[in-house]
Amino acid sequence: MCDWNNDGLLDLVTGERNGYYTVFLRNPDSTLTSAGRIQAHGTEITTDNNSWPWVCDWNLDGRKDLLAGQEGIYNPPNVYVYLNEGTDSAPVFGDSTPVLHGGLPFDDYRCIPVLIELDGDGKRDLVLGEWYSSVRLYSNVGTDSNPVFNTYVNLVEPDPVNYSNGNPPRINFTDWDGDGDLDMITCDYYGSVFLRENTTPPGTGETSTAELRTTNTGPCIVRGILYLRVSPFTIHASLFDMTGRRVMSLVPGANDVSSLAPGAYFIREEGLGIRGWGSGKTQKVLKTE
Ligand SMILES: [Ca+2]
Ligand SMILES: [Ca+2]
Ligand SMILES: [Ca+2]
Ligand SMILES: [Ca+2]
Repeated sequence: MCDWNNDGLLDLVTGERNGYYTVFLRNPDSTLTSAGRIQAHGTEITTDNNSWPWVCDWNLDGRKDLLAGQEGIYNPPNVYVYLNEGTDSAPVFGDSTPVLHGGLPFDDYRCIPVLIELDGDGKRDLVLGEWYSSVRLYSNVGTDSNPVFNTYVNLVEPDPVNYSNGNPPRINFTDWDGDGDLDMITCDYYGSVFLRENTTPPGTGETSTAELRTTNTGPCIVRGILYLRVSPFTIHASLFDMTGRRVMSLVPGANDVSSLAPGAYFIREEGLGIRGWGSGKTQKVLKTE
């Protein structure tokens, strides 16, 4: 999920058995409307089956890009990126570029790439799922805007015999247990869903990840701008005053609240009702000037 058209409502981008990518835009009543398949050079993108989209700003130019994974039996490389040549709210794609590891493209079967900061150094890393259940972490040894990947560690070991580890994994992350670190949720071909709680001991990379997340993701108001980073499960967010009166709708990113009186406010994010969120999440924010 992502806010594809930047209207403040989370949209759905699907990967598909037949290799297409389709955008479903969310309506204010939370229903979804298909906006059609994603195109490159004006033609629908189709991969070599079992496509996987990860929408992110790969090169940090302020415009969302498409990180794509595919099955790739006959047509590797299987992880590549389309850089957005349009705007952030109306993406346009042309050529794609293979993502490399150790200088080589990925040819693993049925790749599921996720770009996310996971090792605590502040630069987004590549998490890769592949056919035999394994989930790998390629730490970014380049920069956040120009990632470079070499070696990996297995977050989930391959299971080529029993296929009981979640084969092949389709991956997402959220702080499921609310302890400040990211836990992993995967689903598989056989219809199982796996929750793997982050058990990295304190004092290793996870600690700095947690501190970074706390520092960077909490809501604050600076010079009249409320910067909001929302959960992937948030559908919409609003700002309320201390009396419970709804003041305004909020969008992910910058919100101009300069006209509001100083004081305490509450941000309420309406989510999908997953554990730990209930029907919504409320956070306090102070406006000091
Ligand atoms: Ca949207
Ligand atoms: Ca970009
Ligand atoms: Ca990193
Ligand atoms: Ca957690």
